[in-house]
Amino acid sequence: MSKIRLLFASSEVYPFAKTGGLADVGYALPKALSQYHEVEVVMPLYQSIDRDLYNIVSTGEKRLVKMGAASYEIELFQTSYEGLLYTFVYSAVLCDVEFLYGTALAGYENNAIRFGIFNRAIIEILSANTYDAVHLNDWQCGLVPLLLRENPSITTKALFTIHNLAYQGTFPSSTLEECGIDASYFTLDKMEFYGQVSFMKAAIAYADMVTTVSPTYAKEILSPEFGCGLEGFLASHEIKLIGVLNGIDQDHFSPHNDPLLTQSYNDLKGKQVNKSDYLKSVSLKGVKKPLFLFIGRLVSQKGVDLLIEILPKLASLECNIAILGEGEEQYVHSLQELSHRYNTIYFHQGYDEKLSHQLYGAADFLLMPSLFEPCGLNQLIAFSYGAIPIVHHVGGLADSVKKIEKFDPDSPYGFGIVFERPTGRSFMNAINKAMNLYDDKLHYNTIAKHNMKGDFSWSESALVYGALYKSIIKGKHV
Ligand code: NHF
Repeated sequence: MSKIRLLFASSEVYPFAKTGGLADVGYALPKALSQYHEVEVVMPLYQSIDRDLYNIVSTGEKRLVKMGAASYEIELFQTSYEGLLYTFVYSAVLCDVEFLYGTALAGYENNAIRFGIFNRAIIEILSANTYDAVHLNDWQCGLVPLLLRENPSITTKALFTIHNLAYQGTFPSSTLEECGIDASYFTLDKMEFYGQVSFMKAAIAYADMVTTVSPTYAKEILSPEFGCGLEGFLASHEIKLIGVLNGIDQDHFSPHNDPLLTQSYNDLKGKQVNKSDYLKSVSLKGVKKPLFLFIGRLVSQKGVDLLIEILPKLASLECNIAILGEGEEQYVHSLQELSHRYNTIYFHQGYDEKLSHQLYGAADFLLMPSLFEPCGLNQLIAFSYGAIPIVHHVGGLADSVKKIEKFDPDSPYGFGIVFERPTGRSFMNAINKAMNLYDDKLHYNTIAKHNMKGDFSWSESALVYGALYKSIIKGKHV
């Protein structure tokens, strides 16, 4: 078999809708796969998506999706974007809400029904077409493998990717009825999870193959420390679990050609222009001092407690600090307070794609003290933009960031400062190393330039996914 016909399903895809790294994967992986296979993408048509901007039009196909006692009308829309066909599922319940999943405090109460509708719509699309495989992402697509089992006339094979096991889609037991799922699935070896139903479990139980976004995370989630209560269940499905490292789209994240930067650059001199422009824009002084950057969701996973703990010490060093993120209120408050207290800390609250590019362009170091990190994409973006990452040795960070102490100019890997334990002291030691490295300009420049030339794209991992689809189509596990 040469070309596979693949449907790639995700609850968020850049540039249409994005809350995190999943959207970047949803954009970049199908694009990389489409070099070898016939790939189409399906996602919800949230009300926030600009239909005119992306020329998203109705296909005229309307259907009633029956779930439990209720029926929901769905309408399919399509557009072609950068050469790929995107199908959008519109249903008022699923799409006409302010946010994708809810607020930082809580998900929407009817999320099970909303994504149940999305999953049923995917089944409709699969039954009306002949796809060889469907690639499902995170719990929002988790019912599809189970529904495929219930619809044996559809021969499409299912690969399910766990992007973050901390988000499992667990709902009250009444969800089964509301989503039209037989009560026989409410057992420990199927969907039951501490008296609730878990979309993630349904996917792990019934997908033909389960991947996660880095090899180290694939091992970590088999342990109680990282398994979020599913370690035993995952272990019983270990034969079909494999870690494939994420990549980034290096055309999109390219300082050589980035319309969002104040000035594109190929070398560190050009980067200095972006740094000085950014510092001026926020009235920070000291272009010669290192600029540390943190970008991410303000949640415990990202190590925000560690960041807040060390910020006063970091602010006492000869450096500047920029933070961009949105998330839990207590973190927002602390960061606001710290940025008022120290005039070298600048906190941008919110999610801002343009500013994030400018910050990668400006920064000398990227801080990633994550407590756990399935893959992480920011460190790969930082490599491309010549900002050296400082990372906790965990998950995909352990797989993608090699220690500067082992720097090898011939290595294909990116190098950064790696700390072993998620403690303030260990993190601060890493930052002190960064300060010393920055003083040794020659060494700093050698490493940053090496990283900028690296290949962190999807090219290799797309081939791995291609091989995995083929193996499940042939009925093999790995
Ligand atoms: O890179 C995309 C992203 C990961 O580590 C990241 C995460 C969510 O937590 O796969 O998904």
